[in-house]
Amino acid sequence: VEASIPEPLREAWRKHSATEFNTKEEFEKDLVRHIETTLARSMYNCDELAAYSGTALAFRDRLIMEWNKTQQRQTFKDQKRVYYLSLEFLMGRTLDNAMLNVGLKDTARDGLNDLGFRIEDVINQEHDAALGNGGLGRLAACFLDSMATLNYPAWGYGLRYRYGIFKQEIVNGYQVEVPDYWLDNNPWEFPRHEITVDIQFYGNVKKYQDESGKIAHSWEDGEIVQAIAYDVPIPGYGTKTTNNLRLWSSKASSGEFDFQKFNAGDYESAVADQQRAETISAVLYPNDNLERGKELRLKQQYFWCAASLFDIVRRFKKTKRAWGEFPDQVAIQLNDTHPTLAIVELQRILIDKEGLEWDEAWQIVTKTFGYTNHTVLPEALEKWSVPLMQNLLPRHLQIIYEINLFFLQTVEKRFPNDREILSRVSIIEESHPKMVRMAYLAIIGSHKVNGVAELHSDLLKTTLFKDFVKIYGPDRFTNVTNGITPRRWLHQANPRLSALIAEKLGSHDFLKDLTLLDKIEAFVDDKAFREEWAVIKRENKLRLAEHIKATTGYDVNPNALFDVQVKRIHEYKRQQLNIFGVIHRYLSIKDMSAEEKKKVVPRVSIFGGKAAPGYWMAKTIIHLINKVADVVNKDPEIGDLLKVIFIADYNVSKAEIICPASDISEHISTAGTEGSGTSNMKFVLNGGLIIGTCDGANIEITREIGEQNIFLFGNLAEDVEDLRHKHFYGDFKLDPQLERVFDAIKDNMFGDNAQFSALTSSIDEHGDYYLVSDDFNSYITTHGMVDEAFLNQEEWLAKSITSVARMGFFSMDRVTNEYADSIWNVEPLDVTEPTD
Ligand code: 73E
Repeated sequence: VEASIPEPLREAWRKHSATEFNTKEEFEKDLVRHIETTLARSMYNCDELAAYSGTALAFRDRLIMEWNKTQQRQTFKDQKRVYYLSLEFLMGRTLDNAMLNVGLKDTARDGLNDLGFRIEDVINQEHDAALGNGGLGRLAACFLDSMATLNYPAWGYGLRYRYGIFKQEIVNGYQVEVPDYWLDNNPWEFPRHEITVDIQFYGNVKKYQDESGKIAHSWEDGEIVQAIAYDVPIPGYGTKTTNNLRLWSSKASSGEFDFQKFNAGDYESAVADQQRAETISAVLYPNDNLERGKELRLKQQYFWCAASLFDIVRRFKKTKRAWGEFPDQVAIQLNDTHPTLAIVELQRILIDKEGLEWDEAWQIVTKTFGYTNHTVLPEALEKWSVPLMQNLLPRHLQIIYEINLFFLQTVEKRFPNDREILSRVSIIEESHPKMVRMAYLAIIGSHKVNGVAELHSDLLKTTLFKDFVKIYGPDRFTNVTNGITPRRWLHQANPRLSALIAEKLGSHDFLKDLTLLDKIEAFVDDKAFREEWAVIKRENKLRLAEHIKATTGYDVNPNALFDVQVKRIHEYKRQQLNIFGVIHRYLSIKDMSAEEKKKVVPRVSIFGGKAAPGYWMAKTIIHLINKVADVVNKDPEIGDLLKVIFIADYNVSKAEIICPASDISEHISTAGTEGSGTSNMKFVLNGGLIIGTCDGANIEITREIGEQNIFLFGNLAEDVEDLRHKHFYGDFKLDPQLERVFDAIKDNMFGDNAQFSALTSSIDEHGDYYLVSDDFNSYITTHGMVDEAFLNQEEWLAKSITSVARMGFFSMDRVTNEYADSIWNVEPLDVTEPTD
């Protein structure tokens, strides 16, 4: 390869290729140069923001040098690559992570100090990259971190939304959404204006005979929108591998507005075309676990799938391999059904553009794709109306019908006497209008389907996808329990705990092999170790208390038990159960004598999370939490015994402050509804205990850490259906303790009760679908046990240390290796070996 480069160019490169800073002096030099030239500032206006940008640019230089080498090396070696397709990447901040990954945070701290800055203040200048809603988007971000750290040749593909998830403000107790424009001076992306793909929409399909007389199809007319690539370098921890996240941005295909129209005085329509194109990548849909079937969402999905597939195919074609080798070179993972059109698009490219026969093409397609399901909630399962798809993607709809036909034919052969199975498993739902069931299409087009925790994967096999297990056998379905990256969620979020563990274990190797944590169990009875452990938790609680004071004005007692529930607000996650529990506690304390009050364990109940803007019930829950906070926090009879806090705008960078500061956190979804949950893992890894239902990954956390170290309560998944059925047939009696809570609400204790009637009536009148009442008693009792346990601080500490020691299983590195072995069949690649 190098031989093809002219000698003078090679010579210039040898002499002048940029060098990476390594020492404090070199860092300072890069920092000052960037502030002066790239940012055009001087020492007279070098504020914290300039210091942030300069530092980010200095580290970006390093990342991009490693990125270049990694890409060269991966291209040269031409091993199988994995492509992770996700509509969401919830990255959070990058600078701190980049500094830790390249191992130069201390150097940067010293350098910044020399210039008069504190590194924490500099880090805090960064805007979160919030291109995701919740767990699904954060999982994608953790994947990128692990794939780079483990040296897998891997790319992420997503959309470059101009607006990420909205910022949440609380005004008079209500959620207000504010747009999150995040792209101004974002140093972490590289526009690739030369990498563009034309994407087609609408139009119609023509049948014709090709030269060989075969019937062929072409998709004609319609509208073209241009996709432009933006690349984000993804460094691994303690490795040179720097992978790529490619995000697509949409633009009118001419690149400009129409001058003909403009000249003719039709300014509005000239600009409208341009705006319509740019709208595709404008906004992230703010719904978590909900699909609403909007045309723009389908446009986003196809735009992103088509651009990514074109890019992947283009890269493959450069290697001049035979098409049959495609699945040996390419693994594509579908993060939920959102990218399912990629299956259809690859089939279309192979048959319509490359002229392969249907069967050969379909073989290639199914060997290439893997599909991860994240949820069993019916309202989250994607279905697209056939008329909508007919209009927007006419050729794709034909191909879907064809896929379905061949599939149903094989099913019919296998089950000749079962007429019903055909309509049950058909990709097309025979409703009005007809609907395309995307999960079924994803299963049929993939060679592996996985759930994200054991219970969840079992439920998929026994309920949602039961017929497909019959058809394909159990081997197509597997489980890979989720994990989290210990780099961000321990080392970065909790530097002191990470340092203490490293001191005891002799190195930071546990950050690369989290199972090494088990060695700290030996120190569980070590008094000095316990004390340090306790001091660190206290410091982390103080840090959170400061944040609470600064953002809400409330003082909270750092000795109180910090009880945290932070996640998207959703009825199935049951923040309403938590706030009803808080009200119950409040009423109980108010009933106590002065003597009794002395025995109460002081608590701070902390909530955080966004509600989808159109999810009225979730917004009502936020409102109730804030109204309860108003009353409880100002009640002189209560004092420090109970405080209720709603932290506005919960996001990744806030999670980094909150997770290390919990004593207990709540993961209390109705059994069988939470796919996995990942914040449960973050809290335990940071030494917090958890209270939870037998749901999602809570069950495996229990298996790993031991049931004496977790507070489980509530009905089991296997009993949920029966309970709902009973409620439906009128066999429902509100739990008496919950009734007391409802009476208080109905007595206007927290303001006009009309505001909350939809919430209470969903339980006491409309069937209590999420079993709040059924679980209430068990929940309250278990919280009593939490109080009791917290009184014995020594034992509490032992539980905390033991739990952390046993969390090795939940490393994202274990998850990534499992996908690599059992789904992708890809090998790591050492990027430091020479390329010739
Ligand atoms: O349990 C979580 C899981 O931990 C699940 O609810 C979440 O994915 C996490 C990671 O596996 C999830 N998000 C969505 N579905 N499941 C979703 C659906 C539609 C739009 C946006 C997000």
